[in-house]
Amino acid sequence: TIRSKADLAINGAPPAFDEPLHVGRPNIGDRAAFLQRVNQILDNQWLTNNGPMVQEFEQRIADYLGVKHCVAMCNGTIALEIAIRAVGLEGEVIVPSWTFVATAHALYWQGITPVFADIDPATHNLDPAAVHRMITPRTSGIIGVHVWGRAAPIDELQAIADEHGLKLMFDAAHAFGSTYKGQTIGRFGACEVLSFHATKSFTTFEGGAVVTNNDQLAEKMRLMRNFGFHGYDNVVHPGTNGKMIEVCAAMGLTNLDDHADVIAINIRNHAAYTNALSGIPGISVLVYDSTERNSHHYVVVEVDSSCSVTRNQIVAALQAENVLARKYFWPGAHGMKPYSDIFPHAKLLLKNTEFVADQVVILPSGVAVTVDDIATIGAIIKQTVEC
Ligand code: T4K
Repeated sequence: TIRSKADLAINGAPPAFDEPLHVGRPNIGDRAAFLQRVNQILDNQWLTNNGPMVQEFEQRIADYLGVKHCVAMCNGTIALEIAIRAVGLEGEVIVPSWTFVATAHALYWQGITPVFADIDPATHNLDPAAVHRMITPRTSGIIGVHVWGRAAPIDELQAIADEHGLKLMFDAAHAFGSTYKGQTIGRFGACEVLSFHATKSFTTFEGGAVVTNNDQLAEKMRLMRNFGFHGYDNVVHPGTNGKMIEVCAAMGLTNLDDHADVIAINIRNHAAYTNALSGIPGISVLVYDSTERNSHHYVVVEVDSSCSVTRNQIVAALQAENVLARKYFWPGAHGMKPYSDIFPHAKLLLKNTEFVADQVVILPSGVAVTVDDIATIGAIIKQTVEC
């Protein structure tokens, strides 16, 4: 137990945790059910290429989200790349810098320039006024990101897109099961892109999907993810290999059955963190809107300038205790290559992104983290901050 500064590992005490606590520890559902599905795959001798598990998975996801089409892919980044091409983005596309670098890379990888717009520091999501300021004659679209599973300002972004004849799509990698004005994420913009990476609240090992209500777009993406094949020997579209494999779909089907339990644990953990960190000067937990659904997968703590120590000192203190807290998405995509070379002055336009990037810490959550663990993490932060 951590009762004083002398109990802290940064002051020479043994670490509070023997085993590391991870931000991205996977939530793994019913192992027996998963292994049964794997046996079925092996018995079927059908491992990939739009097999029965993938088809069942796509149907279950589409039903769960209340959207017409789910096109499952090998990961969220390839899903973004395929969606970007299918939607027809080109030239410049406005995105937040405050996102995982994959959002920007998916554009750049295809010869499109990601143009970074600033965020609202209260929500960490795109600021529509900032998006407006970044429009040029080369702009073809906007990719909004639902950061931490909280919906981007969808209506405002759609209004800007409509006014300027721009395409709009969403990176919903964090937002599986989230809502916007009571409607499940997945139906907005031209399409929305999900990630089912191991570190996400709902996982298929690696995996992703594009969801949309647009029949033609879905059809085009189905072709693109399978080299453009339409039946045997007949290639009707340029394409790549973006297919989800059967064993990933089996993991997804299994985890979908337990997703509600995972969310309940995340909500419990989020409340426990809020409680454990309340009253510590300069420390606050980002609050999710109580009227919307959110997986509460990310516990986002902000360390402001009134705190006696810096964000980096808190991260170092936690890591010394085997609590592998993260600084997602520091320093922001604009601070990473190649964007820091292309836009050397971006930080002047991205004041809120810079501000937020310097104060966030993401803490471990998910089924591997207990309420007792959270009390200990709270005590570590309290003693680190105490003068
Ligand atoms: N858009 C957004 C907004 C995203 O956040 C992401 C991905 C994407 C697009 C792209 O989707 P994908 O192509 O990835 O499907 C992790 C994830 O790899 C990445 O999926 C995620 N966002 C990002 C926010 O986080 P890293 O580089 O931080 O991962 P890593 O290896 O440091 O792992 C994080 C923690 O989780 C570590 O403490 C280790 C632990 N861990 C990790 C894995 C893989 C485990 O305990 N078990 C595991 O199996 O990027």
